[in-house]
Amino acid sequence: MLFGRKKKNPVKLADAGVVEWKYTTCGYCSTGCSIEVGLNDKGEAVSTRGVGNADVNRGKLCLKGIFEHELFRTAGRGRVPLMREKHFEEFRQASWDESLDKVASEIKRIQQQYGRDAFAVVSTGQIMTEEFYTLGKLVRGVIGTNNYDGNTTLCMASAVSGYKRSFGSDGPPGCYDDFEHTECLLAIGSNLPEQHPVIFWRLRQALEKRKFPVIVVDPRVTMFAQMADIHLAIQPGTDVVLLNALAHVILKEDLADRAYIEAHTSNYKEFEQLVSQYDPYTASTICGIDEDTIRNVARTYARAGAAMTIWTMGINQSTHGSDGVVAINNLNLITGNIGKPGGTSLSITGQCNAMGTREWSSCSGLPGYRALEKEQDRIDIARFWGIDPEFFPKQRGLFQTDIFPAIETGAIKGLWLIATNPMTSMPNTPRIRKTLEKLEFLVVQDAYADVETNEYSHVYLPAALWAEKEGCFTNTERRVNLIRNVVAPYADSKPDLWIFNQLASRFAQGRKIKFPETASAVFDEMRELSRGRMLDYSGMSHEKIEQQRGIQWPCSEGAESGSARLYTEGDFQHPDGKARLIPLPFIDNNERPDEDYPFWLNTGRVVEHFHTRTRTGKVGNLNKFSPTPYMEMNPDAARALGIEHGSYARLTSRRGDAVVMVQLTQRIAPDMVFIPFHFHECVNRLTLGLLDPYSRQPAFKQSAVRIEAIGDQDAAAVRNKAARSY
Ligand SMILES: Nc1nc2c(c(=O)[nH]1)N[C@H]1C(S)=C(S)[C@@H](COP(=O)(O)OP(=O)(O)OC[C@H]3O[C@@H](n4cnc5c(=O)[nH]c(N)nc54)[C@H](O)[C@@H]3O)O[C@H]1N2
Ligand SMILES: Nc1nc2c(c(=O)[nH]1)N[C@H]1C(S)=C(S)[C@@H](COP(=O)(O)OP(=O)(O)OC[C@H]3O[C@@H](n4cnc5c(=O)[nH]c(N)nc54)[C@H](O)[C@@H]3O)O[C@H]1N2
Ligand code: SF4
Ligand SMILES: [Mo]
Repeated sequence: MLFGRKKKNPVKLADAGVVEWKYTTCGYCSTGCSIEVGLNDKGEAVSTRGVGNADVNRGKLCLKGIFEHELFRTAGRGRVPLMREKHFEEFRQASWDESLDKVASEIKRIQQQYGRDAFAVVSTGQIMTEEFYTLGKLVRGVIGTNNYDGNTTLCMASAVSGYKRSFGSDGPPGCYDDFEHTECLLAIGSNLPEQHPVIFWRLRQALEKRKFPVIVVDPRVTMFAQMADIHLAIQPGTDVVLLNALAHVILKEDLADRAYIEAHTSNYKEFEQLVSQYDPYTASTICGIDEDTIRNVARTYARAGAAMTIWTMGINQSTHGSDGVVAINNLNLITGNIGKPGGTSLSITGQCNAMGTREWSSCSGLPGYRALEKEQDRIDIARFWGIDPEFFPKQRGLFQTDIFPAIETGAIKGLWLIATNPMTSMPNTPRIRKTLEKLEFLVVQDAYADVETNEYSHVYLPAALWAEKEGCFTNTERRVNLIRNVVAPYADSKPDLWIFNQLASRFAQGRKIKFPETASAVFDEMRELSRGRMLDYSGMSHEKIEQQRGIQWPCSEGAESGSARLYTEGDFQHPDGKARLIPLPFIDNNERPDEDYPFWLNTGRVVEHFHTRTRTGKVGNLNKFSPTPYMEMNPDAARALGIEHGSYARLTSRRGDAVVMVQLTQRIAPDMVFIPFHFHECVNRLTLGLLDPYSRQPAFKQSAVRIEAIGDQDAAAVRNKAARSY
């Protein structure tokens, strides 16, 4: 018998009038879903759908992907270049020639007056790989400043540094297919269902076919923690201690893979000596996980035929971010879980092309995972570009998080920001505001003119967005996927590639080097530079990538397709061919709650919004589900302070204050609050962002705050003032 729907009409989707579908890849998170954008008979983007035969998403999309076609017409897009002489004067419209001439002449002036490195460039993880490569060629090969970095220092730097320390190279060794083979999944500091919904769906699919234990390590009871078999609510910033203790139990109880350690790792003695100090009891007093649970998890992980660890910002954004990654690699090396199906250390990356910038942007070195520190790498690239190798610095310059302090000290006078919004995304924004005001010249190149950082610029360059241009992104599992040009750039905005090429032509050295005009011609250069290396693109082309719905590197010339995993033979990139086991002593160096600032401030994301909301804040169907800055707070802690559900609270840290709406929930412990970082003039007014010593990544997730109830009228006044003050 039929119930319920019997008398109702079947669900009907409105006919959007699509006459053609075009292939692209999602431009938000690093899952890398294949998308088709539907065009109507006027050539307007009217619909989006997941690509059914794409291995990554198999027809699925999350809600950000589903509404992605609406982006092209969102409010606040930049229509034309803008210029002004002084901060805070009214902008005037300018032509592309005038604005690019100004940018080139200011770069030259600043470099002549103060030295080559006095002009800095900070980019992103959100433009195409071909654009990254071209920007790197312009910055390293033409402009020649060494103060060049990307917002990936806020995001993936700890993963990069940890992979390099353990394996001798960057590059996530695993893939999503590992869920189909693993017998134990450990997920640390990752809220997969909200931040990578389609990777999470792949995990659920695997679990439906075959049950295996899922262990989630997160101080909050996230959606992921709620579906886990074991949830470890860890003390903030102490993951390294937990991981050392897991290794301790595994070695002590003889559960390690001795043959793997012997054949493929170095430095075992030093490592064993260090972890011997982290017995489960000692560890439990620091990381807050009881001894028996530590033993249980260690045994479960080590006894599994194949076990894997995934992690995201709960590990990377910490004063022990790089050590946390190395600790995960240590765990997988001693259990023989690298490069085998279901056994891996898989960093879940962040932005759609966080991988592309690591591979090709030359931010931390030279293209194709080459290093400035290696003479042969400098010679190879200089020869390929047709310049003198002596033009390159012999060591990388400042990280993004060191570039801003160098502006404060006056060492850097000019800055070019490409697709990043530090006025909202950097820690301690009250300080960033003062820093940006000190610049003699700031150029902001962004798809949106209303991005907060643009308040401080002298020149604004309107960039084309996502499928208004063509090129590749690399996802979490090293899969290179293609974005076809679906619609023309908005108004007079231009693809970043075009902007880089135009700027190059305004420098004498830029006219000597070849700067190809099309993304596929740039791709040909990258293919040549990667031939025979670990990061091998030589068997790929734009056409082949589209046909296969993405190809995983390495893919060498002549190969049918890409490679699912790295280090399958246990050969690593250190000179001795082995992976390194690294001892990790724990030093407690965070800002911690005390009498004056009694709460931990934890920060992160929600599913509806992407970062600083330049895009998702303008898409109605996303913004309406999460329209207000809010804070997760424990009901007991709130009661003690007289704070009610749905009321406002003021938070104060040693940096500044912020007002948010209170959401009471048991998801969070009484000594902690959680605030999504998407809203301007909110959580990053409070964060400290102490830096990891290896990766220079800020500890966005650990600061201390004080909280007080605040009346509605006062709250409204504070928020209005905040809105006016940027
Ligand atoms: N919807 C949406 N999706 C996104 C993004 C977005 O803005 N919106 N951004 C993308 C980007 S660039 C990134 S980097 C990823 C980030 O993806 P995630 O890292 O999964 O997201 P976050 O919310 O930043 O942080 C994850 C978890 O870390 C936990 N955490 C905090 N401190 C600790 C700690 O000391 N130890 C442990 N183990 N965990 C801790 C937090 O409680 C939080 O639940 O998401 C990507 N996907
Ligand atoms: N408190 C706290 N702060 C954090 C984090 C946290 O967890 N907590 N997470 C950190 C992390 S992981 C990240 S990745 C950063 C992100 O920080 P940001 O990179 O500063 O944030 P986005 O909003 O992604 O900024 C990207 C900008 O690029 C623009 N854009 C998009 N596509 C294009 C394009 O094709 N061309 C050009 N030229 N512009 C384009 C967008 O309009 C937007 O203004 O935030 C960090 N900040
Ligand atoms: S999971 Fe990530 S890549 Fe896939 S549709 Fe959602 S935002 Fe886009
Ligand atoms: Mo990120």
